[in-house]
Amino acid sequence: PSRSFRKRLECSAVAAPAAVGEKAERIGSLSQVSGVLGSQWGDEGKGKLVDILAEHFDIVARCQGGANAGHTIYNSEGKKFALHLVPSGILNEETLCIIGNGVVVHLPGLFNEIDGLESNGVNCNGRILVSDRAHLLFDFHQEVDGLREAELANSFIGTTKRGIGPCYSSKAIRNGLRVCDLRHMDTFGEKLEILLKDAGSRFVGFKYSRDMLKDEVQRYKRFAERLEPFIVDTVHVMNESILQKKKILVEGGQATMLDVDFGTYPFVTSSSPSAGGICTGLGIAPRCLGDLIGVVKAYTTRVGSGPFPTEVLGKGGDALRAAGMEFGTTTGRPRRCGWLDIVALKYCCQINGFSSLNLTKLDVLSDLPEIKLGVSYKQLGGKRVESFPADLSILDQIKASGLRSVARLEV
Ligand code: 2SA
Ligand code: MG
Repeated sequence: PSRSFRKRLECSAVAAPAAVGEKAERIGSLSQVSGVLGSQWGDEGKGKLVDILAEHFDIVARCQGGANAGHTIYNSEGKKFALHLVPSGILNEETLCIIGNGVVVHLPGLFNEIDGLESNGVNCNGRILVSDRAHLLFDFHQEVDGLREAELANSFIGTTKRGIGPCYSSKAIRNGLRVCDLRHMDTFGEKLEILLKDAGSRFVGFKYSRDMLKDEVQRYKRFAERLEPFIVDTVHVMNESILQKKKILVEGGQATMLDVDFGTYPFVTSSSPSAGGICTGLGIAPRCLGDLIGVVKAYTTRVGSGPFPTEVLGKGGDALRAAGMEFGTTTGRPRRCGWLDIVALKYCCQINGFSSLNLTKLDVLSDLPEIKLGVSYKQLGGKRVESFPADLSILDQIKASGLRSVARLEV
């Protein structure tokens, strides 16, 4: 890290070592609107930090992504909770949870999650608000996700198959259905049919019938009734809350290296998990944003395909995976593992302007005889790459030739 970056780290609210009381005070002094964002390829431990910080905030809000996020949290009794759509603040009784306009919402999944939480004693009543502008993600989006992946054959993205890309495609092409459409069930079926027809004409493997459509509309009628008390104009709620000096924590899903603009495209998700996504996904102005905490794991993991310059293959990677228990929360997939990549981290810091970094899972490295860091990128022929490249053919050439051993245990 650069000197100015190190300096900011020293001043950090979360990363700097502090006595327990002092630390709580520093956390309490985080800005009115703060954010926790992933600064690698996901699974850095954002959910855990949000859960720790939640008691200092009135609201925890999600601004992008959907049920592709997987946040694993253990409560004080050691009970495990895997959250996907519901913000991680739900485990703190006082916190109001907001699902913003930038999130794609799969209602069957959301209700399953709520039922699971409630059966484990977590009261969700009146504590979750869903934006009337959020797009609805249907089962057919998930099916189409699978069909797209199959079509890509060997160049598959390795998506979570949760329908994220297809749902954001519906949004971008402007025929998606939004939460507010649940209030107009008389025209819901017609609109859904347009989407299903589109999918049917695009994929030979996609079949639907009028009966299926009818059943789906009936199912969504029931969902509409159940969701009604949750539906609000979250843009209004967010901005009113800011005026009322309420404290808001934004919980990022995925990470900057999976951002549809800044990540290793096309091996990315379809939303903006970086700082800009907070404004577009919640309808709040950039000047409202205060502390942004970048969560970074002491090593790197990635699920799915795509460039990973510091990846460790073979036994070394297996050892990291076993030590860090690196398996996906959403899909259970084994994560690819490698060393901490400082080049990618610097790039994430530039894009997000993090006020502090939260370094996680350092203990996983405790028993390793040697720990390495990727500190620079070089192309074939030795030419140094100055900034994180957009071009996958350059990324392919990069062997993290600057990989340095930062700690070696002599035995
Ligand atoms: P998608 O499903 O369209 O968003 O997939 C596109 C790429 O984004 C990656 N991606 C993720 N990477 C890590 N963690 C994610 N969430 C789950 C978790 C993953 C899981 O937190 O554990 O359980 O498997 C996540 N979500 C999306 C994905 O791997 C593709 O590379
Ligand atoms: Mg995760």
